[in-house]
Amino acid sequence: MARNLGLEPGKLLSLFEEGMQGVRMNYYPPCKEATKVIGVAPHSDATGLTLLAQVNEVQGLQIKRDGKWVPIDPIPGAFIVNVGDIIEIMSNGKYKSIEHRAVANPEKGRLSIAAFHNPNFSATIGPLSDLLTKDQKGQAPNYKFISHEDYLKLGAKIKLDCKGKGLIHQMKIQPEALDGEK
Ligand SMILES: O=C(O)CCC(=O)C(=O)O
Repeated sequence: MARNLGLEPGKLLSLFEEGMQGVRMNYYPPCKEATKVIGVAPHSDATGLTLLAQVNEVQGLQIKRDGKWVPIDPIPGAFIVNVGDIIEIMSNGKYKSIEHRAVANPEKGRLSIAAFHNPNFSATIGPLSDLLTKDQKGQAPNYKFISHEDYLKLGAKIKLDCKGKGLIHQMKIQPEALDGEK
């Protein structure tokens, strides 16, 4: 990803050294009224990258593409790699975090495990400075710069009253630019 952004790979990697990792295990029981409930509500991960295993290979994960929900079929032994909000912010929007949700299955229970990977606690959350050079190739920052601690606090607050890509919306310098995003 760093190379793709035109960065020296160590620049991005060093922010994730001694980084924070979290794991969530999700169990979705079978639900006869599957169309009337939601397993996990639409959201993007507030993290850098998420590795997701659809453990018992029951379909349930959906991603939002061009405004439509697209099911992601489990591939035996494969991890899904989700781009999180922090990579969107650090890449100054070159990579977009993926909005996703999980639906219930009427017949089978489903188990997934998500491993969230975050930068170290001292990393500032904001676009990488090397992407913001002042010459013609450089860009203006599209996202705010805040401490990791404040980012975590903001994430906790947003979780209580927002859905979808609410955290990214708060981090955007011009949030109205998001309105056209799908
Ligand atoms: O169960 C899934 O496939 C998605 C889980 C998820 O999005 C999460 O744990 O944040």
